[in-house]
Amino acid sequence: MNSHSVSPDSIRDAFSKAMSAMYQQEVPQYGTLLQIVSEVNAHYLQQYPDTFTPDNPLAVNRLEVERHGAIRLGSAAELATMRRLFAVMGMYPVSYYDLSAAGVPVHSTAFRAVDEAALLYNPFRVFTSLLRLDLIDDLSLREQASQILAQRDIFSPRTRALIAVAERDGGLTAAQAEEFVTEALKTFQWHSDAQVDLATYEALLNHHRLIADVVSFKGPHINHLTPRTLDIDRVQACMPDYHITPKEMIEGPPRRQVPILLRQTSFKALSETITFTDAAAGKHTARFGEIEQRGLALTPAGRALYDRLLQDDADFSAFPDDIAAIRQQQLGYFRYTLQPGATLPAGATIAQLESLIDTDVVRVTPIIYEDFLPVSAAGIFQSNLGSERGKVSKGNPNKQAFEQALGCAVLDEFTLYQQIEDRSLAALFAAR
Ligand code: OOG
Ligand code: NI
Repeated sequence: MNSHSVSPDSIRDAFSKAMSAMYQQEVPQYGTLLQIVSEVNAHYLQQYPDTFTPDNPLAVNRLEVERHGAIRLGSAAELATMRRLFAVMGMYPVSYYDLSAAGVPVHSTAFRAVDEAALLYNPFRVFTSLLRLDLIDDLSLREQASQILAQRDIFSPRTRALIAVAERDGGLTAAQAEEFVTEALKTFQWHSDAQVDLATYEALLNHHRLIADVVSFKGPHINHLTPRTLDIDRVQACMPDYHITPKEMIEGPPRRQVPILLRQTSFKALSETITFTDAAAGKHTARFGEIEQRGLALTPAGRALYDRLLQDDADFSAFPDDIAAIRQQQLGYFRYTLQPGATLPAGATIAQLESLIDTDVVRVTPIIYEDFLPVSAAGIFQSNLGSERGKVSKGNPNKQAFEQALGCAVLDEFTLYQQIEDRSLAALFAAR
């Protein structure tokens, strides 16, 4: 990084705030949702002032800025450049999500910050899907879609140039970063003028709503932006008071003492007027609102238990709901720090961890889940695309093809959580 570079974290922070401002202009209900979430969170923190531990005051800050968005891309080349764009902001692809099993012809990753300090600064993430043309059964439509996609360039020349500068110089200067934020944001903007005629749009739509959404437009408009709440049931209950109709069910695990993974709910996509290349007018529904509540990150064993309970439609009572039991069964990841005012006895080692926890010397806090859930994501897609399945093949996951398009392997989420846990233990026992 050259000496004049600004940190990728600050670029990500500026970008996520600029995107939030843009989406508030584009989708006013999003602004209303932010207001509800902020009120509910303030109320919750009043009721439960210990939610964020005093050794982690930045976590409250983080909550204020925390958002995730989602985009859908049309080609491997778009995904590869998007990877480079997000890298400028310190965002890297984590996990592979196959949505084809649920009848949605995409596979996805989440671009996000990975290390703890960066997450605390601003955990902005973007769920990024790539359309799978291989799942369109109609070969002539598949060919037509890929030709239309080959003709568009979703990045401005200046965005491409600034990505190259960041790669060459190992970062951007403050002035370049400011310009990068403005230019890169254009890629995510809404275009009410389509790049196809009405007949083509309808042919694509008939095949699958998602194909029309990706192929008909000049760029991958951000389709929702999601604030994080500490009490999703309360926000869900408040939404009708503000004339917002949520989807019927909250996706993910039920309400619990120790929240795990991710719970999400959304309101339906807006019906927006668009103009086609033959000057015909029409309506398109793509952009919606969503909120989420995040809980404990689960280990592979915890995740397997969650997936099994979800599949069996069980009541989740088999998943322990107190921190001690979850730790004992190694179902989740935790951060270990000294209790405020406590000191580690001389010579204490990790072998005494359990007794140090029992005697209130060491504090255990859940590590928050930073990723997504494929079943929930499919539910969110479907509630907005309509429940019709469309004429696409069910398909199998194809992580290899996705990574080839991306230009690198996706990171493994479990490894990242394990690192955070391990580092907290290393810091604790090194701090004497
Ligand atoms: C992405 C839906 C997935 C989530 O929060 O699970 C998602 C999309 O509709 O493009 O954002
Ligand atoms: Ni989402």
